[in-house]
Parts: sequence; structure tokens; C-alpha cells
Amino acid sequence: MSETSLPTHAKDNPNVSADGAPSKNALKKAQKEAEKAAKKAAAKKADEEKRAAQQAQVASEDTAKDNYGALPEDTVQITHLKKLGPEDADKEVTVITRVHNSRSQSAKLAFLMLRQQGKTIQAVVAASGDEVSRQMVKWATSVNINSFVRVTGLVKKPNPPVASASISDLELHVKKIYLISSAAEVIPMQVKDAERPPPAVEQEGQVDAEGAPVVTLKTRLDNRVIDLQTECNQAIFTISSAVEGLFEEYMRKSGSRKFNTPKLLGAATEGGSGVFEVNNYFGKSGFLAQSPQLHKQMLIAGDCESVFEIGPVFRAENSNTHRHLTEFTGLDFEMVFDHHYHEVLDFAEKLIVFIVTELKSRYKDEIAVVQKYFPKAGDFHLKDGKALRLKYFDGIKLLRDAGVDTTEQDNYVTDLTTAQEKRLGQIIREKYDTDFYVLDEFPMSVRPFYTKPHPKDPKLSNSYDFFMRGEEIMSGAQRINDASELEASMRNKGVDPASDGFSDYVNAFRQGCRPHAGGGLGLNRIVMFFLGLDNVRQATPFPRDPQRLRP
Ligand code: AMO
Repeated sequence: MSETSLPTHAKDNPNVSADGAPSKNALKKAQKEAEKAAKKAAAKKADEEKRAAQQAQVASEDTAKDNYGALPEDTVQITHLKKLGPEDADKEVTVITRVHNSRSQSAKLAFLMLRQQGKTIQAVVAASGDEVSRQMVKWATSVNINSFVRVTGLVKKPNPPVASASISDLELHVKKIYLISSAAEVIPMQVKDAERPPPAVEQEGQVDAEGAPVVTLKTRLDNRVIDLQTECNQAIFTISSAVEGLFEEYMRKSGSRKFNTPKLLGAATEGGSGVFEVNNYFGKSGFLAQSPQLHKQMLIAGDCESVFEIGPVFRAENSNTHRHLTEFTGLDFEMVFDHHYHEVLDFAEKLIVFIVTELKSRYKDEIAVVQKYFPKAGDFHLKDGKALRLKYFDGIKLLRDAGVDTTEQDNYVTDLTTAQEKRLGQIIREKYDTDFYVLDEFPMSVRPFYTKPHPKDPKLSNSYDFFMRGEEIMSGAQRINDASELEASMRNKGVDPASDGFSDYVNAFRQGCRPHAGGGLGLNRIVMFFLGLDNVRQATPFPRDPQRLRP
């Protein structure tokens, strides 16, 4: 209606009587409209009630409603995924796993990938009969990725095998699935992304050729709890635990005893720099142990004869390399010998041979898993099942013959550099076909104060280093067991034998002490080099380095 056609006067308006009150007609119309609206509302309400009733009926008709959802309060026998084998085909099992992945195929069919400690198996949720309903299929795919579920299902042999699962020759036909612990909807990194080999070049925020995000070592370590869940990491830390176990087994078999020496000390074990100071040890200064060196020798002076320890070692070295940590696990041993320190050197060489041989025979499956991600994992060579032992200067000669500048080493100035160590490792692998070798008789100038000098050439020492794939995994030596000789050696290296932290150590030798030797191995490095990993952090559950003090 236009402005001009608007009735301006009541007498022009048919809905208004002359006195301005609504007309009879208008009242009738309004009443009709109100009745219509009320009818419509009633119909809508009835419709809603009908629909709710229908839904309730459908729910009550969900014949599978007890087979999924919240975990019931019952007790069932649980099978570990890694124990599942072909003999379980056609049996019903219950597993507790994470949901690695889920895919809805249709309203009646979904596939879940279940994961336990890195091992994966496909689970089929297919609506059929009363046991598995469409609602159950829908619910199964609504569970957040990485959540823990308890799944009961029939073990079947899929044909063809499920290539994407690590347990490819079996699958689970789900009968029941319950939520045990839900994962957050958004997680910083997917386990499946960390499952791929680490990138050659560290680049954050990139995608690979398949469009999947590149997960760098930094991201993995920042999110280590998720990263640890990968198949590869599960295998790496099984092997790490095995190295500790085999070390202990070998030492105990030899009659050695395990000790725990203090990590809070009054002196720098390895002398000088590289020690973390504890600023306020009840008003005094303390230090974190750089090795159990002083105390393992004091145990020998205390007639313990053969001792070993597995424990933390702290190094305040600002070394940001692939093989340096500020805290690592040391495998240390110390023992008396009867005639010559080579008795201990032989013992230590056989220790490494034992560890490597047993890893290869007892942990084939884990090594094969790591090899999928780190191709060198399975090819650690041990020529003729024993160590190759060379004198330090024979090693230097090999380098010199290969054209490497060894002037500083020839002049007893420095130890082998990392680059020289690696080059020597290559030369030795080519020439002797081994990844494990030992250098003996290091120059005294590059060894710590407790090292026994060579009896015939004081410029050399009765000390040795062990190398795996051309990088150092162990240092060791015969020790000075005479107090005055030790004091002189300490002074020579700038360490005050009368100082607070060192006087007890020196005094330990005043009552007589048998000649002894020992060594310190870095667990993290053994695992790294044995498996051919790129970085020592990959062999360390929660690495500590100059840049990292978390998680
Ligand atoms: P050394 O200082 O050579 O010797 O250490 C022994 C072994 O420990 C490992 N290691 C390291 N691993 C990771 N990060 C580091 N920063 C690091 N530093 C050393 C290496 C090394 O071979 N007391 C002597 C041992 C002895 O003579 O018994 C000592 O500590 O694998």
C-alpha cells in the first residue's frame, strides 16, 4: 500500500467502527487466525512427540546397545596384541588398544586400525544380526583417533592380507567395542605422521610428496609422549632396555656386583670443565657426577674386586651435535686384574661382542622394525665374531695413508676429531669388514688424570677407546693405584689432590689397592650406532641437551 492510499480517517477503514473500536468483522477474523495458529502449534507438538517416540523406539530397538559405548563393569580375559598369532584364527579375543585410524565405508561398515605398542591390526565393524547395529558402526567411527578402546572380536585370516597393518595376516571382526580413555580431538602430531621416516632435512611446517606433514625431530621430541607410541620407537626402546639387560647379564655372569654410586659430589669426576654445579648444597657447592669414576675406583680400593653400575651421567658441555647429551645413561664397570690390563680389555671386548651377538639373535623382530625406518639397522658387521684391536698410532697411520692430515695427533696434541673417527671407521670397515674396533695405547696427553701411563713409553698410556660404526662408545683404562703417583698425575693435569672433593679419593689408595682397570660405555650411543640411527636423541626417551630441558 502506498503512502497516499493509506486511509487517514476511521470512516475510510472497514476494520474500525465510526467510534474507533474494532469492527465485528475484524474481531471474527482475528479469532479465526488465533485458532489457526493454535491448531498449527498443536500439530507441530504432536509431530515432535511422535518423532521423539520413534527415536526412543529405535534406540530401544538397538539390539547392540550393550555392545558398545561406555566400558561396562565386567572382567574379561585380555589378550596382548603382540601375543596374537595364526593359532588364534576363529577364536574370540578381547584386546585393549588405541584407535590408530578409522574409516567409515557405509552406514553398515567401518574399518578401524587398532594399535598396541606400535603393532597394528585391522578391525572390521559390520552391521549384521542383533550383535552389531548401524548405530554401533556409527559410534565406532566417532571415537577420537588415539583413544583407548576395549575390543572383543573374532580373529579371522583376511584374504588378501591387510598390507597397511603390521599384523597383516589377521584381522578382528568386532563384536563389542567400549571406550576406556578418550584422546583429545585435536593432537599436536599424529602418530601416523611420526610413523614415517624422519626427514633428511629438518624443515618445519612442510608437507611431503604425498601431502602428509613433515614431522621433524624437534616436533617429535617436543611431543615425545605421542612420538614414543610409534612402532619404530617401541622397537628402539625394547633394544635399549635389552642393551642394559645384556650388560647386566654379562657382568653378573662374571661374578661382578652392581652398585649405585652417588650423583651428588664434592668434586668434578673427570676434572675441570663440563661439570654442572649445584649452587646451594646446604650452603656449600656441590656437583652432578660426570661419571662414577672416583667411586667405582674407591669400591675397588674397598675390596669389591669387580663392580658395575647403570646410572645417569651429567655433562655440562655446550656441544650441540648428533651424539652429545647433557645427561645420558652410563654403563660403567671396574675390576682388578691379575697380571696385565689386557685381561680387562679382553673382557670388555667380549662384553660388546656378547651384546651385539645377543641383540642380533634375540631381537630380530625389533631390529627388522627399526630397519624399515633406518635402513642400516640390520647390517652391523662383526668380523669373525670378535673385536678388531689396533694400537692408537696404527689407527693414525691408516688415516695418514688415506691422505688425512694427522699432524696434531702425530705430535700428541689432540685426540682424534669426530671427522677423523668417522673416516677411520670407514677405512676399517673397508679394510677389515667390521663395525666394531678398539684403539689401545692412547697418548697420555689426551687422557684424564687417573690413567696409568704406559710402562715403557710415558708419552703413551694403558688406555683404550671402543668404536661402533666409527664413533666412540666407550673409554677405559688401567688406573693409577698408587696414591703418590696419582697425586703427581693430578697436579700434572691441574687438579688439586688435596681439595675437598678429591682427598677422599686419593686417600682410598693409601691402604694399598690392587691394580685395576675399567671402562664407561654410553648406552644411548650404543643403541644409536648399533641401529644406525641419525641422532643420539632418537635413542633417548627424554633427551637433555643445551637446548632442551623438556618434556
Ligand atoms: P668418557 O668421558 O669418554 O669416559 O665417557 C664414556 C662414554 O660415555 C659416552 N658419552 C656420552 N654420551 C652422550 N653424550 C655425551 N655428552 C657423552 N659423553 C660421553 C660415550 C663415551 O665413550 N670415566 C670415563 C670412563 C672410564 O674410563 O671408565 C669416562 O667417563 O659413549
